[in-house]
Amino acid sequence: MTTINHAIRVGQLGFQPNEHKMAVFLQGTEGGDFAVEDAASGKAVYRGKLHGPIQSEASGERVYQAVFTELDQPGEYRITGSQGQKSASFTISESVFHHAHQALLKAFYYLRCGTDLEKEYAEPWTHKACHLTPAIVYGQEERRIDVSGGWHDAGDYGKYVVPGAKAVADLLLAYEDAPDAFSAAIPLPESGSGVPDVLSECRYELEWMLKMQDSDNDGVFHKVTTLKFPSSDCMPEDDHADLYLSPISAAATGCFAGVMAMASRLYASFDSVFAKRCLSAAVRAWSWLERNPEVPGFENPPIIRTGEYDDSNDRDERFWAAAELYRTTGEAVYHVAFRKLAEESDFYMYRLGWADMGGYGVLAYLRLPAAQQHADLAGKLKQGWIAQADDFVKRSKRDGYGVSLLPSHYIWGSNMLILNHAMTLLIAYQLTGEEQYRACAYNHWQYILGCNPVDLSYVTGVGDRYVRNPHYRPGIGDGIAEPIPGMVSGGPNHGLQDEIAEKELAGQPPAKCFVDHEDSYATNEITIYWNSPAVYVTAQFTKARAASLAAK
Ligand code: G3I
Ligand code: 9MR
Ligand code: ZN
Repeated sequence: MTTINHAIRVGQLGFQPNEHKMAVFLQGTEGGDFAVEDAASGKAVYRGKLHGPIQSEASGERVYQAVFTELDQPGEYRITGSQGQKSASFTISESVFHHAHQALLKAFYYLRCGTDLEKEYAEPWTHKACHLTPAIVYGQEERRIDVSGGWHDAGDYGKYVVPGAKAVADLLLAYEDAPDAFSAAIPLPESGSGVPDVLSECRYELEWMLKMQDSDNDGVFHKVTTLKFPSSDCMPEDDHADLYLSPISAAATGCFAGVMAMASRLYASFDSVFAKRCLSAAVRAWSWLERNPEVPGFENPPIIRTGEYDDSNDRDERFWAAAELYRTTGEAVYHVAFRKLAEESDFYMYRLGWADMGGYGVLAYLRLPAAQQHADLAGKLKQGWIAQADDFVKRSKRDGYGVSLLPSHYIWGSNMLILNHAMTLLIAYQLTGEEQYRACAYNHWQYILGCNPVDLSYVTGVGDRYVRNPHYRPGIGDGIAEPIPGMVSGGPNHGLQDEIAEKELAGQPPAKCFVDHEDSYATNEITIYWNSPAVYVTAQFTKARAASLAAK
């Protein structure tokens, strides 16, 4: 057995042959040597010089970078340093992320609400159908609505429209941009139906979301949850407290219109009846938005203490909705609305977060045929996207691990920022063909897989040292030691917003504020919208590249 010291950080799965390759040394000297050796024979196959030192502010470390992109022979390798350092082994292979990609998508199946998770698909992590009773409408207590189905949001069992829309949008974009990455069955109960599994999985959420639209006025309820969170080890089928629908919000209604109009396009060739239902629902949601131009942001009613997903600015959701409705229908009214919102631009236009959905609107607009675009606006939005990516590249160059987060960005769900930024960079690569964006995105993905200050893979079951104790009620309550695979942990959060984090992490630099403890919901929870951008990223990295980078 080789002893591995953890002075070399490298993504635990490895690399594809024709992609950017980097490892991070915690000890080194400027210009010091490193080598990549064949894991079986110990023979050096590549030699290079370290770059650095880089003072990595977010982690308080002084690090060196080893870049070995030219090594493009498939195999098993280790990296060694001149001071006797030796990394864990990793693989170079075209399909190195295939398993992770499948597992990240399968995670959504594990989050399904209202259905039995059976052994055939769930392996040991089965549970019975849950949350089937109709929900009470807050403020109209005599009213009950069936809102069964959909995905649990996260470690809790709430179902929230806004983050659900982000998750579905990422998965649909992942499919739109790399359909071939979704040709293998996950498998799911729907596999083999002729519809790609990713679309079947998203439909499970979309069918639930359709039930969240109020038939009285076409607005969309913000969320359905119990009044407070159940105990940490409560299994889904044992959570019998009353379900409540929180009031309609403009953020939920805008997201709903956006994601339904998007779905209408993507399902049209598989199920035209469903596609029409989605579009009609989107159009009706839009009319609610038109009738309600100024609405206060959502706040939890006083008796409801579950996740708030408060969003005081609904302009970005309206912008996204207008873009998708225009892309799907070609109708001028939506173009007019989109241009007006773009001009006012009183929101973040290029972000892909659950609170800031502007980026999805920009993407929908940029993908229109030129004849349907306003040329100046399209040009401006494309430049804006690229400027955002340039900023990420610039920041990444100053970071030891080559990622774009500043110390202040290590907040609740920082891994979502890492993955959203990777998406932004990959789309900038699609827009420009410039290699630097793709290489930078690759660093972000390797950060998630263990090339990071915590030295862990942030995806359960993926890699050889991964998070094992996420804040996830079924994982805590099921009594099975092995975590449910394929789930992305929230990641370092210098806000230390739970008792465990506060106790264990006080004084740590931001990028190290992480604890693999089941009670640390502020650093180690899982959610649908932390998994979804990861699926986008792996879908991009399952495509084989024609030309060798080294040859360029
Ligand atoms: O945006 C501010 C930033 O301006 C500020 O500098 C920084 C400093 O702390 O904070 C940033 O705000 C943080 C915000 O997330 C960013 O999105 C807040 O501190 C932080 O409290 C907030 O956390 C949210 C958390 O709920 C608590 O409300 C997470 O984003 C959100 O993902 C999380 O969502 C929960 C649901 O409520 C319930 N289900 C589980 C889910 C995941 O934990
Ligand atoms: O489990 C809850 C998690 O999903 C939320 O993200 C988090 C913040 O809202 O809250 C968790 O629930 C905790 C509650 O807020 C405080 N008591 C302990 C709960 C965890 O068991
Ligand atoms: Zn449920």
